Amino acid sequence: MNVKDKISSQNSQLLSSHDRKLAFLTSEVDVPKDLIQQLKDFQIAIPSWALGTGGTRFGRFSGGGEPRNLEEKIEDVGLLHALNQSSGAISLHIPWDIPQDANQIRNLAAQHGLAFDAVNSNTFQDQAVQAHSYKFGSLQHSNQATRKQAIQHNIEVIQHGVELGSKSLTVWLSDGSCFPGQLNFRKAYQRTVESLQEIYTALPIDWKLFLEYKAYEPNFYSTTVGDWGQSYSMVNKLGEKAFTLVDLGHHLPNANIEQIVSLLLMEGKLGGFHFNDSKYGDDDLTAGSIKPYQLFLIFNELVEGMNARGMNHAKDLGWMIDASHNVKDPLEDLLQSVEAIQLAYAQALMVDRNALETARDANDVVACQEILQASFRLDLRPLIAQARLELGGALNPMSLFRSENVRGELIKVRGEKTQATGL
Ligand code: RM4
Ligand code: MN
Ligand code: MN
Repeated sequence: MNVKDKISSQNSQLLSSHDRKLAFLTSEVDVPKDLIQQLKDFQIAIPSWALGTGGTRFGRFSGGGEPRNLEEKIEDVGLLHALNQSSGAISLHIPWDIPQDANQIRNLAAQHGLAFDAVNSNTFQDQAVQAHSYKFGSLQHSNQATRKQAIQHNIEVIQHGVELGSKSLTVWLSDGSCFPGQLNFRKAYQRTVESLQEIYTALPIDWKLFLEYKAYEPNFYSTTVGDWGQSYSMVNKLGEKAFTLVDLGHHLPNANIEQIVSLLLMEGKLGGFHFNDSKYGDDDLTAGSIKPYQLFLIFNELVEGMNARGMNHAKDLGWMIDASHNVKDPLEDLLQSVEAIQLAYAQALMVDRNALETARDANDVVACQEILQASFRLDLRPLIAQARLELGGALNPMSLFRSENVRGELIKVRGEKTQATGL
């Protein structure tokens, strides 16, 4: 039996129970009429480096059956997409995943209904054949030749992206310093902007550049693009194709991410998202696993801010997962992440915005909280399942993944001790 048949056989078994849950929900609350369509349109890209187990600096435990090359990574994302119909894009990290034959890779992705999302450059690791080291930074480096090399790498990444049909470049820099006094902050900032300007010049007309910030790690005293203010001031200098990218794990503890999102959107400089969850820092845990209310509050601002600017929810921002798996099966984790993101989006779409604004204007703080939490506490899983069903996906992707022993089958083909490229 192929995947499609397995999906429809599972769906026919689950259908009457699903219909009952959906009927109950829609009898209890008013679901906006275009909500299911909005869910169907909303696609979340999967990073090519999240398909294997990442490990930590203390070690790595192989999950078994990990993809051994780019083709197998595309197959894995294709499987996710077949199950949930919401993971219709893959994002590549260069040089972890350099397509040898771009046409063939593009065709393979197309067979699985996948597009190529942002391409990601890597100047945070040294490669074997590389003249200058990034130990003390890349685009900020004191040595011009090192900066040139990093700029050139980014331009090559853009070229790979063009061949694959990507439309954006994500730059995350580990540049910064580990000790007080090590770096002239102003010079580091200026060199970084100058380097980014050269990269920006190489950007095709219909491309976007996303500049991701991160508060710390691997540098532990300062990061040159350390917060949204630094990223925002840089992308403003670059031009209208440059935007700030928010990775949920890249803030100092307790940062008010929803407020950051709201203001970046207002300024027209929010480019996209890397979804994950965290307790302490850049933990790269499953989206919605630790702070689902925060994820909802972020989506609440996203929906409000995108509507205020007349933006297309599905297309005008880059939606991507950026996670790393140490103890979970990566594919199961990604199924959970996608569903958590869809749930937060659906909850935000359910918020009664007129009532919320009225309560805000009246300074009725209690009503504001009641209105938000009325949406957050709804169980909207039947709506997500309905969107999947209408698209030909599985009513319950996780149970199908398990009952079909997908991981066991992958291990048979790929082996127990495989290691995917990436972190
Ligand atoms: C960084 C950052 C980047 C990702 C790398 C692998 O912490 O989140 O987005 O490309 O990790
Ligand atoms: Mn990231
Ligand atoms: Mn990160």
